[in-house]
Amino acid sequence: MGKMEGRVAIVTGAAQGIGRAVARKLAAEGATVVCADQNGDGAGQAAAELPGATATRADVSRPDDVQRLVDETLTAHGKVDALAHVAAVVPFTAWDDIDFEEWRRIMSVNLDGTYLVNRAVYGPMREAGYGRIVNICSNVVLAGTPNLAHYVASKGGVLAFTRALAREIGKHGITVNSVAPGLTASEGALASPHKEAFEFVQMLQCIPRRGEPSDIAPSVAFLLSEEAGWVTGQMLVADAGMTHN
Ligand code: 4PL
Repeated sequence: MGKMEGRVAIVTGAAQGIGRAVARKLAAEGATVVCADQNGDGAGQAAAELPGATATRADVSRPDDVQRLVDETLTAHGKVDALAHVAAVVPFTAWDDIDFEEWRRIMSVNLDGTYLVNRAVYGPMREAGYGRIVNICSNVVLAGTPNLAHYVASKGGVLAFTRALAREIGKHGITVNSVAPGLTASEGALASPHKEAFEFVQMLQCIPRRGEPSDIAPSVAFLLSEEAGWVTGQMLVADAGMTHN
């Protein structure tokens, strides 16, 4: 019996990369998964391969989309036990080439999106007296990786917000943690200049191979399981030891 048997889980960013791997892992552990993505077709394809899963198109930076995501989840499945908030934009821009519009877009999707999705699942979780939330952070908050200053700032916000929220809602049976991957071979990373960094990053890791989305999903699944109930406000760094110093 899987550790997510009988649970309903929302996964944002589920069309590809780490989100898709998390959706697969949660389904393999028995969860009914709601695959959410701004790419509605991609969300549908992710859901189609998972028994009982449904899909919703949602841009996490839009309050109306996020509310509709949770409303549709409650209509289809009756509750929301778990949230894996994975959706984010991963840029590659030297810090002095970032214009204010790009800065705002990263903050809007990565940080505002985290607030909006966490806020939207809170109501039903509080009513149920149970919830598990994981927000995807990044080891860039420890490493200060270059060409990502706005992304690093947004993920620093995700880390700190996660801690603050954990403090406020633990009394309702809800845990809130983050998982911080290192560079991971998602479709997004492989289609960006970050693909050039895999060799260098591998030299910094304790385990010298390319990180895959399936390397991240088990850490998320653990924190979303009922048995992780004594762990909250934490950041679990899943980066092959790149930043352990
Ligand atoms: C180590 O989260 O963690 C590049 C791009 N290199 O997005 C990331 C590292 C990137 C990372 C990340």
